Amino acid sequence: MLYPVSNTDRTVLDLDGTWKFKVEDEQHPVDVTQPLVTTTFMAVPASFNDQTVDPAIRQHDGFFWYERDFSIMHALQDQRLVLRFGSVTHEAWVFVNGIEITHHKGGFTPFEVVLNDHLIPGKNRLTVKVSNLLDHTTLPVGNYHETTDADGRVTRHVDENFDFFNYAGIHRPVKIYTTPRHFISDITIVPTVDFTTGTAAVTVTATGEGLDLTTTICDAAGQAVATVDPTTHMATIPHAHLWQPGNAYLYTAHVTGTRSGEVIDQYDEPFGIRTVEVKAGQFLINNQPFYFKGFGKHEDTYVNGKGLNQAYNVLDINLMKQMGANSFRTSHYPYSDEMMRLCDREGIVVIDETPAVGLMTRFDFNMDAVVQPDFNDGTWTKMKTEAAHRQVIHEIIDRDKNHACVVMWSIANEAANYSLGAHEYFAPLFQLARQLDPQKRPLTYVGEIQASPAADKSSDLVDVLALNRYYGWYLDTGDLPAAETHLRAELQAWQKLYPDKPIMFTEYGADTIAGVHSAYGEPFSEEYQTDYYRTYSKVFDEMPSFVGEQLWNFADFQTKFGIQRVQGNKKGIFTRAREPKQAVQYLSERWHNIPDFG
Ligand code: BDP
Repeated sequence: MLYPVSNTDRTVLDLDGTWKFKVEDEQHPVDVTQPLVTTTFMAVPASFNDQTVDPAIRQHDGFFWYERDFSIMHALQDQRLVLRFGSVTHEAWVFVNGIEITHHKGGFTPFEVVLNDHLIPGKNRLTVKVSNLLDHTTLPVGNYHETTDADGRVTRHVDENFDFFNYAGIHRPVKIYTTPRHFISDITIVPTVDFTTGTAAVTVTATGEGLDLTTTICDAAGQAVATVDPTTHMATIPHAHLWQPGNAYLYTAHVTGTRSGEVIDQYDEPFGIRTVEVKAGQFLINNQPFYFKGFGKHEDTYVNGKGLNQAYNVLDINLMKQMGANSFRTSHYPYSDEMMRLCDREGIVVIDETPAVGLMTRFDFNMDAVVQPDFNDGTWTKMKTEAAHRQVIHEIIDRDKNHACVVMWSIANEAANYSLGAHEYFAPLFQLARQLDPQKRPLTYVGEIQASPAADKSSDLVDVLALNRYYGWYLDTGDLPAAETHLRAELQAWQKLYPDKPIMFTEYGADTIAGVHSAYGEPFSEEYQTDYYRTYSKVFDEMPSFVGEQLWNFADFQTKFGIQRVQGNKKGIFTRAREPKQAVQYLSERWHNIPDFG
């Protein structure tokens, strides 16, 4: 799927702004054939939840309506007009002039529909029905129940099976983009590099409707440096500039579509030349062993919630670079197109994660139970997420396949990998991702503490062992010497089990209230968070095939209510407003002293 762009053959109309909004009253359903009757408005793109002062709207589980009008100028009406949503969380039914024209389920990936046959002259009415409901068939996973009162009124309730607030709404930009009637429909780019000569071979496969396609590769200054051979789809670039972490260099594949010699459509796809490979316990980028330094993040900001917030995205990357970090994971769902494009330009390395979070039915740290070889908590019969999982793997790879910043896919976060059935569930998904990714990037899933070396049933599938561990927080609370011992023992066990698999940490952290200090280094203080990270660093530095540290979390973030959550999760090393806690200083010093390549 190509990102909407403007050029001499295409244009983009922006439908962001303030839309009409209404919470569905199921006793009095909305008549979509008529304009939406409401006095409430919501900004798009953004979550609706923190724009309202009405707790009943903020907390409502169910259906919501958004509406706005739009018109298409005459000059564009003979173009192909495509309506595109960057994401609607979690499910959307789209109507134009009261007629449903598309439906999409899955809250973190784009979808689009051709509008031409649905338009009327003059003003058109665009209505979107949104659901924020989650259950055991969706990703992320929610625990769903409903009650019906004596009058037949249904109350729906979603209990998130994950640790972030269930923000919803039209989260990413809404655009109408034009293409000519004959158009370039997709571009797939696969770079390879001969490291002895420095020559890159780039395969560019463009597809189009009714066009003859040619592709030129341009360097960062816009100069043509190679032409793609129409039969082999290959271009050769001697002395190629590599896309490097922290030192991005982007080429452009300039695709031109002609008919009888006349140029009809054009598209510029930016791309980086870099290779990624896992070999002998190392994670190689451009044939050199890379060390991940960075974060698990969230798309989460004040007021916008999970809505696109480009200023925060820019700030977050600047803060990362200032700390000497080089990477993050899109925990726990695919992030916006805009963030991925920014990471390409900034040289930030990304582990791209699906929204598969909450695939577990218990969480009690009973480590003895899970190590039984026949342990089965029923997760894999209870979860009916396979279809959603397959769909999102298709969508995330289709959207992000050309991004230089993406070096690995994470198929899931903290699933019940210790329960019988895990291997059978995951093996076909790994196979699907391997088959779909044209760049054949490494794959992982992120495993939680119960999925120890003794309990895990599917870690043979991953290329990199990505671990989330909370010794010193949920276990060994406040006892860093014990945490150190347990952490070391576990890492040694993994190393022994898989001597050739790189190991990295994708989560470790301690809730820390900014401004709380303790002369005794007690939990929740800024001192404890710093000491916690020092302890982990010490053990990481002892491990031979350890390829990176991504802590939890970049910033404090909103969650559902809970006795362990005071206005959200406080494991950020920055506050939600991006003010640094004490650990930032320690980690900055550490990371500036660890080279990206070692
Ligand atoms: C892990 C989850 C993450 C949580 C974190 C925590 O992957 O989403 O926020 O723990 O408890 O289990 O802080």
